[in-house]
Amino acid sequence: MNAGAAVTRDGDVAVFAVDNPPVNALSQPVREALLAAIERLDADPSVRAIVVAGAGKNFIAGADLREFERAPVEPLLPAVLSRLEACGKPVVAALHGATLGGGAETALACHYRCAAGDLQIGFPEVTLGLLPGAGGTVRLPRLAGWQAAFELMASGKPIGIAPAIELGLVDRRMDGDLAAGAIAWARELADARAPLRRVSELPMPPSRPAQFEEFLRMLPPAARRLPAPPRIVEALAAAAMLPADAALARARALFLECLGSVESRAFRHLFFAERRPPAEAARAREVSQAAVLGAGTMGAGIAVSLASGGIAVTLIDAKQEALDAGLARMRSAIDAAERKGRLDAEGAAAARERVQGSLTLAAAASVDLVIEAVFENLAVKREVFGRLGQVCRAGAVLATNTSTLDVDAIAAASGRPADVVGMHFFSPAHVMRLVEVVRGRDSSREALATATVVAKRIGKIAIPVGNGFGFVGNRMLYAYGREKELMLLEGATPDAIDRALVDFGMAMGPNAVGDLAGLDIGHQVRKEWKDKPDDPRFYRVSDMLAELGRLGQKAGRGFYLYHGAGGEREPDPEVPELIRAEAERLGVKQRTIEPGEIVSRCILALINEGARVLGEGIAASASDIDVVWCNGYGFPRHRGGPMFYADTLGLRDVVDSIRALAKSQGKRYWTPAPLLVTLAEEGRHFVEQVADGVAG
Ligand code: 3H9
Repeated sequence: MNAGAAVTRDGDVAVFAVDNPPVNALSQPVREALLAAIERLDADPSVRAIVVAGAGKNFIAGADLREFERAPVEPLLPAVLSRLEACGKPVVAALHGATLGGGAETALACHYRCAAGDLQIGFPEVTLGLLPGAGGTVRLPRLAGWQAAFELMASGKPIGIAPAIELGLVDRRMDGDLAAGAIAWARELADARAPLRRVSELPMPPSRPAQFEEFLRMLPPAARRLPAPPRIVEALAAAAMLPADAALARARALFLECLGSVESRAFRHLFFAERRPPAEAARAREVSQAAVLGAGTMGAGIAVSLASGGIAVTLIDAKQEALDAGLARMRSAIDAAERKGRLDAEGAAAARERVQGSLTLAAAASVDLVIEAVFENLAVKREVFGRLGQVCRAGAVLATNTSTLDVDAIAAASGRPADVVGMHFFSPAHVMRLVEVVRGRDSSREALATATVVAKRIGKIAIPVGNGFGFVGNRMLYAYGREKELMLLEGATPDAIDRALVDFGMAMGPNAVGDLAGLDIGHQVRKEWKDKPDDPRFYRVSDMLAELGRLGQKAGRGFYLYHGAGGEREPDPEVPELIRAEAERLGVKQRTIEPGEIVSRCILALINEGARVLGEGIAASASDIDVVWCNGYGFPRHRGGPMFYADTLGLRDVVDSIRALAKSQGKRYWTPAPLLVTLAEEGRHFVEQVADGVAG
């Protein structure tokens, strides 16, 4: 038998088990083994029924995504699954855990399906810019109907055992030993000469001609513009109109179109970039207890993440009122996670039990990890770290959640800088997955590994970054924001800027984001920023609005006006007037700015700063930058992140565009980063580029 699978026998029932860690992906040897096994077992008179199962913690997680970067090697999955379905003996799928994509399609090609209670079955292809290309579009509607098939494929969200049974994807729930249950059932089916239920031969449920037009309209507008979602609808329409074989061929052709698209490459790039194993995990110290300092929104969110991720946590704040509010915030976040199904009842109860509150820093004396989330002010943070250095036990890791301050200056105050790292969470910290793990000059490898492993353990994506103003994300944000602020002065309205960037794919426009965060926050940061560009236009509009008390959503007005309980947003005609007066005062001429210029200036600024961040070693790789921007700042995933996007534009063109902007806007902000120029000249890309390490 080939690697990746094994065939065993239980009397007259043969069991084919995929055994291809870590997730039983359908790599070429697995497909080859499955095809060979079916041919052999079908012809073997001593075999009366076959069970297809997965070894380890799941059935099959789908196609092997690594193979998608190379030319496909036969046997291809659609043909293997057609042969599986054609088998002349009952074939029972024994499902458990992740049964996704090609794994779900394998299940549908079997004649009967049973599953354990931990089943998660779904068609996540759309999240990779793909469609189910191995019979899913032909078989799923025959079992689950058109609406459910469309929703499962268009959302990519997996479902559990109960809805899977309700929709007819699974015939039987197996409690107890899944393999034994599946074998017994397969034998029963053979004994009873049960019909071979070939799903692609079942009658197709009736469909209305307008059905598929409606599905197209039901796609979210952003999804409609991507290659995969409309092709999913097209493949379903083909399944409705054509015989199964022809529909399968059409689905395969559409699948290949998606596979070659830039969007799918972008999604796949992020898939692997987000799963890079933590460096030096073996050096991590054990963490079972943590403390979070500061019971504000950030502190409470971090504490919820720790408690939900299995780490006992003490929330510490010197003020009773603040502590009570923080603990209440934590309770309601855990309740919400339970309501939304992110935590089950047991998990939510355990998370609540892991939480304590304290009014004194002494409560941090025996913990393994402290995360500080107090007011963003260097003097305040240094004072706190001075005390932590004395109170905490030797070996405890002391992390600061600063977003812009100098981690070395904070670390120095502790008297034990080797134990100090940055852990920069994003708000709301219990929802956002990104954490920048900041390496200070003296941070020990053990402290860094501990922070990284803890972040991963609590479900976050930890990205290592060097210590420099704004680290990776916020430093690049300042370049992006600088351009939008300049364009505000030059005459673009807040709404026009936001619309252009949302049309590009950003989750929110930068002015709406500013209002949401509170314009006082950035204003405060810029007051403390030693090396702020000496330019009266720099962030002048945001600062002016903050000075006028237009702090954003919380004040009912900022860049926009906000109404009612839901905080409905509308453009405020007063704002362009205020900006016009300020532009005049600063001698900035106003003009009409087209959406193309808005996007181009903001995104090129982002790319150029990303290239600097990479060249200086503040980020370890272009992929890390992409992960930061797609997970922390709403950069469109289908564009793969700013650096991947730059590669798709072509780095020579990027350099030319920056040089053209230098001519129209001046060289001050528009000198191409040295790394960008080098890569462009050498005809290379960012995403191959991995620096030797992260600079301290
Ligand atoms: C498809 O099936 C198309 C079909 O229609 C067929 C058409 C012909 N391939 O996520 P984790 C690796 S499209 C290769 O950290 P978890 C991953 O890189 C596919 N490798 O674990 C990581 O590697 P490493 C549709 C894969 O427990 C390791 O496994 N299927 C694949 O948090 C652990 O991953 C999907 O989209 C793969 N398919 O979550 C499912 N999947 O150890 C994608 C994972 O080197 N996978 N790896 O760091 C998942 O959603 C999650 O991995 C899963 C486990 C839920 C299974």
